[in-house]
Formats: sequence, C-alpha cells, structure tokens
Amino acid sequence: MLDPIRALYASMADRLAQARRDWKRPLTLSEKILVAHTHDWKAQTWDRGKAQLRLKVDRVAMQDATGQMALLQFMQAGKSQVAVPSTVHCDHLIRAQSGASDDMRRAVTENNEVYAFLHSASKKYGIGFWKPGSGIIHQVLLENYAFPGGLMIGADSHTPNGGGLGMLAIGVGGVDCGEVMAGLPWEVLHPKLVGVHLTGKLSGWASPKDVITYLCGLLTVKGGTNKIIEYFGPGTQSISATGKGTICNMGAELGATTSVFPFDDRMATYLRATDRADLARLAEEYADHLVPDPEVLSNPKACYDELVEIDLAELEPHVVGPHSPDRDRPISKLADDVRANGWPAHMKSALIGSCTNSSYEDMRRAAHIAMQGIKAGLRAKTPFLITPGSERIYQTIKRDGIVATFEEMGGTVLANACGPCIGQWKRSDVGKDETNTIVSSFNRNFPGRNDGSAATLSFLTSPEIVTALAFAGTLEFDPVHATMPGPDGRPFRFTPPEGEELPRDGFVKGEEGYEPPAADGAAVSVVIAPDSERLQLLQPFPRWDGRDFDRLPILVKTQGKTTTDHISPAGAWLRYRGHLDRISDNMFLGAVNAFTGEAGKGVNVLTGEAGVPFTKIARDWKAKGIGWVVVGGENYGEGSSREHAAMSPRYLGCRAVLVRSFARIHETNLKKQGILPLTFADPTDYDLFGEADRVSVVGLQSLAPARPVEVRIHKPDGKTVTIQARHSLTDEQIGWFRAGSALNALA
Ligand code: MIC
Ligand code: SF4
Repeated sequence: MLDPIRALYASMADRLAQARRDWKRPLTLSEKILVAHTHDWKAQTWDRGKAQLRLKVDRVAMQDATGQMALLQFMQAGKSQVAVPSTVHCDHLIRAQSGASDDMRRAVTENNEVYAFLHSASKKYGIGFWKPGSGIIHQVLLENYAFPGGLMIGADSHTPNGGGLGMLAIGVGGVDCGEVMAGLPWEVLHPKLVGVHLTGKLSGWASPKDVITYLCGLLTVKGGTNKIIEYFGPGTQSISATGKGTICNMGAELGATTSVFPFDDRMATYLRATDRADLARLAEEYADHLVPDPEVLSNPKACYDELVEIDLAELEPHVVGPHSPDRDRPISKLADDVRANGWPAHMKSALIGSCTNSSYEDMRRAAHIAMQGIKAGLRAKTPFLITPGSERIYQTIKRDGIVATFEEMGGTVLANACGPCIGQWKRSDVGKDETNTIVSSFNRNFPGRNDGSAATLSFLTSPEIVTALAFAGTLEFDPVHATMPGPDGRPFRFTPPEGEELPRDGFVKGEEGYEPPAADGAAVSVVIAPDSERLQLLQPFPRWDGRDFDRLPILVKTQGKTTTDHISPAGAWLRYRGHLDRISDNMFLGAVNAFTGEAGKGVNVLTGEAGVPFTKIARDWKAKGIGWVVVGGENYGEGSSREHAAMSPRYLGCRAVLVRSFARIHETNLKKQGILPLTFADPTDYDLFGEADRVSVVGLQSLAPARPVEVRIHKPDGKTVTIQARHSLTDEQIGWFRAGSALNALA
C-alpha cells in the first residue's frame, strides 16, 4: 500500500513547482493535492468555480446501501477488475434494536442476500470487503486507508472525514465510483476555496464538534456548495487527527465539496497508533507538500476566495437543531430558545457515536463525564445509546473500561454501525407522530431521519455535552455554566471533560472483519437471485428522443427544505437500495407539496384524483408514456449522496428538475442519470408555477454549456409565461443527457 503513496509524493515536487511557475503564486494545500492528481496537466484549466477538473483518484470507498448501485453500475461497464484500490463497508443496513450482539445476529440473517451480493462482487472484482460489524465506513477508512495528500472518492456524503488525515476525500454518487473503478478519471467542478484560520486552543468543554457546528450556523447548509473548506493556522495543531476528522466529516452539512487539514504531528501520531509508522515517516519526509506554502499563511487573502477566522480559545459548546444542522446557538442560549419555540425540553433519548464522533478521544471524554455523574450517585435519566465507529474502537473502549462506565451510567452499546443515525432504529418509547426531543452527537437532523418520525426534534452537539445532558434529561440544563441537583438534592457541577486522544496501551487488535478479494476473480460468480426483491440488475435508461419537452405536467412542486431524505427516505427503505423498482415506491414520500402543505402526496392532474402518493401518480404517467418535471426551492437535494434520489425519478419518467439552487452531489447525480437540472435565472420564478400548469423546455437540440434554456409555463387558462433557466452542463455532460445517462454515453 505504501508504494503508490511514495510514488505520488515523489511526483509532487515537479508538479507543484510547475503550478507555482504557471500561476505565479504560492499554493494552498487543496491546490497541491488537486495538482498532484491531475489526469492530464496540459489539457487542464484552473479557473476556480468554472473549470471542470479531471482527476486521478487514489482510492474508492463504498458502503452497503449506496454501494449496491455503485457495483451494479460498475458491472454494466463489463470490466473484470477494478482499476483503483476499492473497499466495501457493511454498516448502514444494521438495525439498532436491542444492543450489539442481538442486532448483529438479526442483521446478518435479514440482509443475507445483500451481503452475499456485495461479498461475491467484491471478491470477483478485486475489492476489499469489510464485513458487517467491522465498523462505519468513515471510521474504518480513517483507521486504515486515509493518508495525507491523497484523493479519495466515496459513495457517501461524509467521506470528507478523511480530511482529518490531510486528504481530499469527497462524497459522490455511486455511478462516479463505478466509472472510476472502471478506469475513468473523475470529474468535478473546480471548487472555490474557503480558508478557515484557526487560532488559539480548544479548552474546557469546547471540542472539535463545536468548531463545525459553529461554522454550520455561520455559513449555513448551502454556504459550502462547490467549495473546499481548508483549515489552516496555529490552531489546527491543537486538534487531534480524529477531531479534525469530525470537523471535516460534518463539513458535508455545509454542502462543501470537501474539507481538509494540513499534515501535522497529530496526524503522524494517529498514523503510528493505527499501525502505519512507515506512512507517518514518509509523510514527515514530504511534509512540505502536505501543507500550504508558507506564503499562503502570511497572505491568505490572496490565496483563498473567502476567509473565516475562528479563535478556538473563545469557542463555547454549540447545539444545533432541530431539523437543520445550521440552526445554531451556544449552549448558554439553548434553554431560552427551547422555551421560546415551545419545544419539549424533556429528552427522550441521548445518543453518542456515529461516523462523525466515535473516536477513542470522543469516547474517553464522554466517559469522563459519565464517571463524574456515576461518582455523584447519578444515572442517565434518558435512554443513552452508544454507537462505536469500528470494531477496533469497540474492543479498545471495552478493554479500557469505557463500555463498563457507559453501562453503569445506564447506557446501551449498539453495533458498530450507522444504526439510529440513518433511521435504522426501532424505537418503542414514543407514539407515532408524538412530538419529542432527542439529542445526539451525529451530523444530520433532518425531519424523520432517525426514527422515521418528522415529529421527533433532533438536536446535535458534542458527545461530552450529550452525555452530560443524559444525566439531566432536559435541554434546560447547561452543564457548562450551571449545576444540576445531585441525588441528595445538593447542587452538582460537572468539571470539563478530559481524556487522552489515543489509548495509552494501544488499540486492541484482532477480529477486524476484513476480507481480501479472491486471487482469481474470474472463478467467482456474483450472487443475485433472479426473484430477489432486494436486488435487481439495471436496464439502461432510454436515450433522449431528440425532442423538446412539451407540456409536461408537474409531479411535485416542493416547499421548504427538500433533502435527499425527503426525495428518497432511508430507514426501512434501505432494504430496497439494490432494487430500483421497489425503492421507487418511496419517491418523494417526505417532500412537502407546495400546493397543499402535505408530504408525499399530490393531485394526479391527468385524472383529477387528489391525495395520491407521488410515486403512484408517476407510475400512472409512466404507463401512459408521459414525462414530468419537478419544481423546487433552495439547495434542492441537500444531504446524502444516494443516487436513488435521482434514479427513481428518472426511472419513473422525470425529465427535468427546476429549482432555485442545487446541492452539489445531487445535481451531479441528476446529470449522470440523464435528467436535466435547471435553475431559475430569477429565483422568484418559483412562484409562477401552479398545480395544473404544464411545462415546456424548448431549444434542447441546441443545448450548450452556459447557454440558458427557455422554459414555458402553460397556464390552464391558455396563457403562457416564458422564463429563462440556467444549467451547469458541460459538453460532455450534455452528451450524457443525449445518451440517456452517463453510463449509456460510456457504453
Ligand atoms: C447519510 O448520512 O445520509 C448516509 C446514509 O450515509 C448517506 C448515504 C446513503 O444514503 O446511503 C450519505 O450521507 O451519503
Ligand atoms: Fe452512517 Fe450516519 Fe455516518 Fe451516514 S452520517 S455514514 S448514516 S453514521
């Protein structure tokens, strides 16, 4: 594994020198990594926010939910082996119900078919396979594969977690993974660069989570779209590698392409602790290439498109939520906010862990809080659930007594998997549609995300704060500034959390759950039962027929936030992630109909029937050979990388999605699947669309990069309103549209 990294580092000096000469300026870290991974230096242009980068990727990562489509699409390319080191991680499909061992047993039986498919395909095509229970993809990647200066893509939006080890790690749709595994370069819009200058040191209760929750409040959920967040400055060194991982992980909530930290001692220490001393030495040898040029630090204004200053010493713990990760306030303001909004202060559950906060350091610091409470005679007042990030973490915190501490406090340790974070959480403590409050250290809190109920109000904060709140059972307690009653009624005050970043006695080794691919893949066959209800081989989408879109009905005009969780919910639906027809039954289930305010349903304007699930309407229109469009608002498709949010609409007849703005991964997913993503030239045009209107998109034969298209809105009274819409398609992407999908264009 070291040789390709050595070769990459050795190639950097010349490349970087050339870029400095050509651009006549110093280089940021992001630029160094991009330059080092350029597919064709001579042909590449570098206009930030405009150029399309074509890059050589070092590694591809997939998880069991999105990985199914990634592999099914890879298989359409007809290759015998993957062209790039790749791994599959079984983490999303494990349901949290009654604790780790029971949940694991159930998962292996329930998901047997999908695991057998992923396992056999991995074996056959040369892909490393991480078994269920081995851990959450991003934690396992950080422990085993992430490396400073590298470029990785992953079929999961939180892939940027790898930025904690100084790499550009980027979340993409499954088809991007399929293409790169088939040997193509990977393409992305050259992101703009946001420099976040960190000074001071984290201390007291403040933790890495607070850096990113604070930033979410500052920049909002679309503030990072098509941007890389690059952290720099002396403060970076006060944060552990896993803490940096937390910050980069949750940069996905800004919509950022990715986030990255410069290489430092903390990363080297982490590499050594995870059995990669040779890599640490190598990175130290080439350290100059793995940090921004010194002149960037003295004149950041000239090098970044935007600058943010954060003094870590001033940072207070933050709590965000409910329903959006940018609804932010410092903990000292939480109680007032809860009262002002009439949210229930009483907490129903407290959860720690997930891919964003399950490092040894997180667990140690949370256990330090737990121990204080236990010593004072307190116990958790709410169910307290812990999801370790990996088997390595789990075994180590078990050995070090941390699991015992959590259990003594009243906690339950769940399997090393996504569990409640992705809605794989079988809750029995609240009724359906019962408004209730939960607090977690996860990264997402969209309505319905954790337990399928939009009435659950989910707040996010650091694991330390979650643990302290679990003792109080109420959001009205501020553990940083206030006391709570002890068992004797006397006030009890927590002291700030402490804890080593890495286990003193090293990580426990053993059953990590990795299976290498077969030596001879040709002898392995991929297991898909022909009558499977969970897996279905893909049929190519039809080519564009060369005609304009003429008077198409609007399936849905969405109102408010339309995340991928609204378009293609997860939870119980994860079951059908490998079966396009089955999963399409969830299409737009969470999307709020702008004409009625109701989620998931609308009028079939062809029959007049009202209150029909969108998917049923779409199937009716598909059967009649009628295409349709979607109208939406800001940051449409925010959140997950799941391409099902583009594939289901495509499969059921969507031709174009017209919105105020898109989230990056989703916009690309739409393009890849052959749907036309359009944005209103004038954002108020959103208001022009009525329920019974028909929509034409004209001039498609002369579709060209940067040239707006004309959209006509035909009103029921016979009037027509004409508006302009923009698109961001390149020549190549127009080719995908014409071919019906990127895969068709490839074939
Ligand atoms: C998520 O956090 O939303 C997920 C579940 O990890 C998704 C991937 C998926 O939908 O399978 C993501 O972030 O990309
Ligand atoms: Fe899994 Fe949650 Fe992380 Fe997504 S955000 S990878 S669902 S733990």
